[in-house]
Amino acid sequence: MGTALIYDEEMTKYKLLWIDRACKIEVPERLTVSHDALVKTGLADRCVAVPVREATDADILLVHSEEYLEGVKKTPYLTLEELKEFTLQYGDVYFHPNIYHCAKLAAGAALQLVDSVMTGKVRNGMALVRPPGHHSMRSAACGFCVFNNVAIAARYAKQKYGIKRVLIVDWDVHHGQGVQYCFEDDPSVLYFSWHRYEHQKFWPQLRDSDYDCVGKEKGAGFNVNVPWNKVGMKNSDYLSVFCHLLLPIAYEFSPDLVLVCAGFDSAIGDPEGEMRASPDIFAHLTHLLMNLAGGKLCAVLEGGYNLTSLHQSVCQTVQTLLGDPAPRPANLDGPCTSALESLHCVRAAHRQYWSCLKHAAELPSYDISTKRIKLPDSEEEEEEERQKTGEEEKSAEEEAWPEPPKRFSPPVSTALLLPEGVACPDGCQRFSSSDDPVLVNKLREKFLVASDDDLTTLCSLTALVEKMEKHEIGNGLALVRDVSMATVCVVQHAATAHRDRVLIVCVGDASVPRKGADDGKTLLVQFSNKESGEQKSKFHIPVCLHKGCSDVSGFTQAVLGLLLPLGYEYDPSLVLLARTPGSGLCDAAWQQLTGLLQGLAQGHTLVLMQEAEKACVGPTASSLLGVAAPPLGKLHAPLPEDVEALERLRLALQADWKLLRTTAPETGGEEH
Ligand code: X5A
Ligand code: ZN
Repeated sequence: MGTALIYDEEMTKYKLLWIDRACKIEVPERLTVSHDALVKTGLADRCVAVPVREATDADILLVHSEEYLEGVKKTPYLTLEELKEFTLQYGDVYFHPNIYHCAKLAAGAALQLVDSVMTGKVRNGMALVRPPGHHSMRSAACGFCVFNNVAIAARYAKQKYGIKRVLIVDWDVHHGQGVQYCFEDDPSVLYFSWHRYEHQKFWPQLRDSDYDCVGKEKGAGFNVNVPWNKVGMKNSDYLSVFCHLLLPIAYEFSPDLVLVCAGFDSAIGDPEGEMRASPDIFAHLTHLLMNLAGGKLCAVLEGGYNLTSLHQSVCQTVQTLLGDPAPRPANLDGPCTSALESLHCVRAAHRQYWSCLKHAAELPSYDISTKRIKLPDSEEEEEEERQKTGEEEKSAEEEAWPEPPKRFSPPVSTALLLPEGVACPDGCQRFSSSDDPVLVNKLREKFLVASDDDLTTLCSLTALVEKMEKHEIGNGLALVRDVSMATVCVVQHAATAHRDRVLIVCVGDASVPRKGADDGKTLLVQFSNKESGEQKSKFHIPVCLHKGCSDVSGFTQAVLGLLLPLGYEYDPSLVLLARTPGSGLCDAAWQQLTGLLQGLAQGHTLVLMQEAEKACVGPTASSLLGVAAPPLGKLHAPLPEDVEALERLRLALQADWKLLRTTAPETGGEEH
């Protein structure tokens, strides 16, 4: 099952024909540069090329009014003066004799993508389109957008395939108000957007973009706005919002399809966004969405105006859709105060709608809305304001950033170490190594209780880890007699090798000795139902769930809000995922865990399971191979005692782990 890439050169064939400061950045090169980069890196070749089509009138009328469509239809026949005139009724947009044709192709490309994914022709895909769509409204063009490509795609998918729930993730740096207006009273489409806002100073300067616009009537709770009130947001800010807001809500919502308004003006170097997230963050944002909806994900290009950062970000996204391991995330030094203020407010505003947020902190005593500035009443006033603050054209001081390192997938994706008689699933390599007598003797000294069989296993396990270190093998699974012994063996090996940090995730009560292990070389996160009393150290984190892992909601909450942020901040070079029998975890939740952890350590995960769990080999191998985990279904409310315990743990740990923070210090938040 592949990845669709939809592109047609025709969409480069319109441009701005007069002078307009606001529109000059929306150029045809945005598309050619992105596509060329995909070709040059060989990524385009690995995708399934799907042709565009023109959206029909009926498609367009799913979202737009007849009057508006009729108006746009006439634009190919207008003179230059008439085009300018037509353009004037809208904000920050331009028309061209060929834009109507391109707009039909852009919307049609999104529909082709939905068709390819929904029919199972491909697993996921990306459409490179111009004009973008998310600002356009029922009867108005806006912000370079003519037809609302993604909104049309959402309605089309619901209508044609009868799906119940669509998630739209808008990571463009602008608020897609067109999408919000289209679905604000509709609980079947969950719209999430983060956007540069600056207390309503930033375009499109709408009150409707603030965190307290949560949707209307039946759709209340299904519109999630994260206003960025400062520029310069970084990887940590984006990941925090994913872990503590978007993902918990998305998993509770359980979409049948994920659409992404994939604008890359939220990346570093963009003249509009002025944010500082690196292009490789889009590998992680993409990866984190790929286990929702059984992997059915359609990304449709929106903004992105720094041509370098744009093409780098597009490549990161497509390469992740193709299944290559994500790069190690860089500079995760914790979210800034302003981001935490925003996160705090959005979580509080949505507390009443989502059970995953029921125990989120209430609205802070400072209200970021009260900082909303008085908007200038006229353009003259605006000009005056600009001169006072001296913010005229300060774009010169542009920051440089390193090119994202080349990503590659190891020659062997997944290797399995299985006892004789246990079959090796398709697509995986059965791993074997001959006993190295020197190593066997060393191991025999360390593991006095080990049988000869055990020693053979530990020997192979060591060889497997070594191949992972050399990137010859991506990830692996070993079915062993004694998970605890195998865990210790791998950790000790890793400590002596070049591996810097190992994240150990234990599901169930495998005992992992921690003597002298709190030097930061390993971080142990253990899920069980054993009350373990005090938090042991920064690097040993017992997560106690009342019903163990059998309560999927509580487990998911712990994984998204605790394990992922810890894992990202720790940034291991190897993830060791150990599971003991009787953990109570269902296959789907286990596969979600395995899939999500693949975002860490460049996908280097080693799974250790007890021999008795051989029935789980198939599902685990499939997740390790990058097949999307099955959806968990709509999640019920987790046990209140679990939520409270998790919240307490998060609070206790957030002094040490900044990515666990969800609120800003109450002193107020002027500093960045
Ligand atoms: C799609 C998109 C931005 C419009 C900015 C107008 N539009 N100032 O990124
Ligand atoms: Zn944008």
